[in-house]
Amino acid sequence: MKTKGKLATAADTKKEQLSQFEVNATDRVLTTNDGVAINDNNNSLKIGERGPSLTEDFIFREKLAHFDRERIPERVVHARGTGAHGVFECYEDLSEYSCASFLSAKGKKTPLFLRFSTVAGFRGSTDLARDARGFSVKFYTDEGNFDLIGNNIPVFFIQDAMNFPDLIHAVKPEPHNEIPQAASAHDTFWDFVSLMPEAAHMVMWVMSDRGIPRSLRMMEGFGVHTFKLINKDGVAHFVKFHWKPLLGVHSVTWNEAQKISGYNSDFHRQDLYDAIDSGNFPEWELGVQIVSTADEHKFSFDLLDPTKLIPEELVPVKRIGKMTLNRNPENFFAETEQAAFHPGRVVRGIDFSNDPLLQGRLFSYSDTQIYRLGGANHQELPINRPVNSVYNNQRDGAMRTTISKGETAYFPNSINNGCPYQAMLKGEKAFTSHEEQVDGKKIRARSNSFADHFTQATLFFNSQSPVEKQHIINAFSFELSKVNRVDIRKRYLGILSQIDTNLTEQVAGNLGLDVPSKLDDLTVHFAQQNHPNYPLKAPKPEVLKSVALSMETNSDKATIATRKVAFLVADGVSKASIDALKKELEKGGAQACIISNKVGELLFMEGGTENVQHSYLTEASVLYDAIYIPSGKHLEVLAEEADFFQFLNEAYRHCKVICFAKGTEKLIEHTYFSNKKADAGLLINTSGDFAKTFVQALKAHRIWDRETARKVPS
Ligand code: HDE
Repeated sequence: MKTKGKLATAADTKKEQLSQFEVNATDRVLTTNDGVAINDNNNSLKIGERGPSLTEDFIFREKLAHFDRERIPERVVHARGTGAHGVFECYEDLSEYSCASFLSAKGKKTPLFLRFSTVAGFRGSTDLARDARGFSVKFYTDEGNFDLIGNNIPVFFIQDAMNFPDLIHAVKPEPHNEIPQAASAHDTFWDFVSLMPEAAHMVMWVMSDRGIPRSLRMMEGFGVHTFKLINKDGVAHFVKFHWKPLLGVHSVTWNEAQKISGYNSDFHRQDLYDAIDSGNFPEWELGVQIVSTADEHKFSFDLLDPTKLIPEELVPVKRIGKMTLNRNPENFFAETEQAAFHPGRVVRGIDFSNDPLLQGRLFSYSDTQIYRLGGANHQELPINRPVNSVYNNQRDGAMRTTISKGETAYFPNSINNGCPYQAMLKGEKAFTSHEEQVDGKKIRARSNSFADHFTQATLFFNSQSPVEKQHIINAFSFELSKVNRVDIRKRYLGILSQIDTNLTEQVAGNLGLDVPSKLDDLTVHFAQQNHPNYPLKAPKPEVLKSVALSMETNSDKATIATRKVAFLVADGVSKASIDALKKELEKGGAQACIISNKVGELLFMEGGTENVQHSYLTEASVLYDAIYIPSGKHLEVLAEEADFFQFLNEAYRHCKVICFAKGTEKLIEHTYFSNKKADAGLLINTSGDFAKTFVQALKAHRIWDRETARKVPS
């Protein structure tokens, strides 16, 4: 075990630093934690073969005692997550705005660790819950660690951190029976948000398909709060951070999400791990929306209000660098589970705004880490250490690993020449808080500039495509149908009535309720606790529709890279027919996955075999992006396979590309879409350049026209 040496100073990169803690047991003898070799790992020490056992058995005691303490408290929110290592490469010198060293030069690389998560579910819950996704990045910059802890949704449910425990208690499983797991579709959540109109905007996002991503690799990330960038002269600019995925932004449908949770509740975790493992490194560009402090009050919304976004039409997103995730953790617990993120962890050049939600987070994260990771020394854990050196007079505490040399642990001192000395003494650069002028009364209150709760919820809805709008209507209908108390359903319809009439009518229709014309009295009562004259007149918005808010209309970079296409086969399939599409898919970086009625050897029509990893027993259409049925002499076997038809029916229902190669089209007769015409993604009796047509259709992600034409439920 290589744990000796100058850990903090030796690491040029995080990988090098972490490798000093790695242990590889290959070709090593089993030992106790004290390094004593063990020759029997099966039998405890006993008197005679039939016992009793002896307490002097230190080998047994150590093994069990360690096991008994293996679990630490899971995160109170965002418990379910997965992580990866990567690197950030800066596109250009950003020193005009920020003196942060990792943004100082074109091509500068900074190692990082990222953790994605869902919010509500426990650590073992399904990946495909309808929920926001956490997007936490720890940059190991050469001037210390910077944590950018965001979500895949640019706004938040609440405006003040004081409400956070209530929000989480409402969305987590209900306390009396701990039901439901990882789901907002229950009474307490909708009770809470129906009384908190400020949640309306984020609820719209969660009810959209953003709440059920196709892949963690295909999600945007947002810093949510307004932060500040500070340059070397101390000049501040407001900033919102964005992560733009190079694979585009895509989701699954709700019906798929529910089924994926059954077939593979680790779907997102597996997808990320496999992509990185196979060298398909996911990439995002870091974007910033920069606003001069002079413009702080020029918008119809308050920059400090975390329930508001800045439409990209008002302030464009400038892309300043690229993140590549290129390495899976070696050990989930040591790295992903012990990673401790904290929005208060900033570096020189970055500072906080006065957003009251952000201000509250600055307390909560370090506090929770001290509890969750068992003490104040959790920053010494390998995953949490900075790559630059740490010197200070902090000492001792549980699990201290640093061996601080010398007699002094105080400042000022003369014995150690005043060391460690304060930065700047020798011209070093140091973190300095932005010198902001603040003057005011000490009060518990909320600004009236935070009182408009619906304008941006409407902006979001208006920016969606017809299919996306329908999915939002379906999601509200599903969630509110799961709410048992009719008064809560009605009250939420009151909120929807403030956002969009058609949305409210559709959802009310699905719930068998009347359309309310105004907010419920109880909602107004609670809103008035923050804004006594609520509802206040909403300011006129600058933008009524924003392209960036729609996944469908904003899919600029259509690509099939890393998409998984299921090739449905059985013995006797034509290899030539498989290869005809496989080659074209692989050219575009997509994956052909052969699925047969058994794993093991697959016999080709032309002779020869291939080893198959997947069968109808373990796979399902919802785990794939598109379907292909190659030609061959396997049709009779397929015609007998119920799961084969389930593949087809579900793929059609979920608007996926399905291609029947020449001669296989008669199988359609047994599907529920047998009387449907070929569409942009239903390719029948293909020949010639069909592979190119297939790729083109796959680029569109889904054939949504099929859904609007047939009203297939999402
Ligand atoms: Fe968090 N949040 N949060 N949150 N949050 C935590 O910290 C909290 C908020 C977010 O991958 C906890 O280490 C408060 C907004 C992510 O390890 C905890 C408030 C955003 C993660 C906590 C918020 C987030 C957390 C639980 C309101 C989007 C996972 C365990 C003031 C910008 C980090 C932990 C990881 C985790 C508190 C609001 C995102 C309890 C008090 C807004 C991605 O400290």
